[in-house]
Amino acid sequence: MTIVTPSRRGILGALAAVPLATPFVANRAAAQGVTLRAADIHPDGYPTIEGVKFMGKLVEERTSGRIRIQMFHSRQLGEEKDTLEQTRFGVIDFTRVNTAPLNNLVPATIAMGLPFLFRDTPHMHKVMDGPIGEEIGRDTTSYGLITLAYYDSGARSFYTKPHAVQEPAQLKGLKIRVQQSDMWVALMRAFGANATPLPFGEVYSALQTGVVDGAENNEPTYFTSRHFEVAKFYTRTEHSNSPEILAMSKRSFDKLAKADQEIMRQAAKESVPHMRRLWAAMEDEARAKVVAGGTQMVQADKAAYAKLTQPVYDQFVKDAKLKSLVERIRAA
Ligand code: GTR
Repeated sequence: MTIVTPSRRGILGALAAVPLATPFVANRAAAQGVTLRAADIHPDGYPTIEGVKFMGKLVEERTSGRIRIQMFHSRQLGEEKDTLEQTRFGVIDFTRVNTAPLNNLVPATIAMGLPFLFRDTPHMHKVMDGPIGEEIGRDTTSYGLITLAYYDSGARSFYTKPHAVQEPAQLKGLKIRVQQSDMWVALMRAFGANATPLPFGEVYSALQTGVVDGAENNEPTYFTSRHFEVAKFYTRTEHSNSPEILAMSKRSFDKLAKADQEIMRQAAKESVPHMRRLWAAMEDEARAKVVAGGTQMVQADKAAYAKLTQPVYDQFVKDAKLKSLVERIRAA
């Protein structure tokens, strides 16, 4: 008997609802054109979605319509962990995820989410756009994923229901949702909170029903997910600047002709400045909208939070590779 768990039913259900433009076969691509499928959990209009759409437009133009990219937003193809697996095995052609769900699979990606490692967005851009970004990107290849681009994700901060958390002591006893990554669970523990790993799509109702007391994210996500309706205190801890990754299935990539692979890489690269412009505007818009919606924005004692993070570095930055990545990121 096959036991179908709810999440599995979710994936299969989602896939069944999707037009059968794939499986992607190279010679068919040449003959009649192919539609590649991209997944994202965010709603239409979110900067990551618009980045991939922009890339798709370039690809379509540059292949005279032979290759198109169709975007499935709003978790139509599942949560990030699901779409990552589907992408690794070539069922989905692209997925745009945060670095966190990759942490347990590709250890080098841990470096990008470590607390207070990136000083700010320009520092993150400098690192991700240079040789370190390339090096981490190369590491995903052995797990079936071609890293095509890094997109912005701002800084992550806490939002909570009962009260603000200016000082880490105020997190004590609170259940905080984290992304499904051991590093993120350890980080919440280091801050003194009870970590509750959950898929993104479950966070709104978990907040509403009190399964968790809070979560953490950047302002655009806090706004578009409408989490601000159920957790009114946003405390600016800015504890991580983990960027987003746009990854293509290696199986799908390998089926492309060399010239088309190059078109894919170049179009993804050109989508980055477009995405970043939209991101900057979205941060301002989200901030204004959540405040208008009743959110209290509070400044955190960031130094007090930073002081607690050493155990996370001790636990996760152990091997020579991660040590060297962290050193080089600090020095950049
Ligand atoms: C968002 C990010 C998503 C996902 C989400 C989460 O900021 O864009 O990819 O990681 O956070 O917390 O699950």
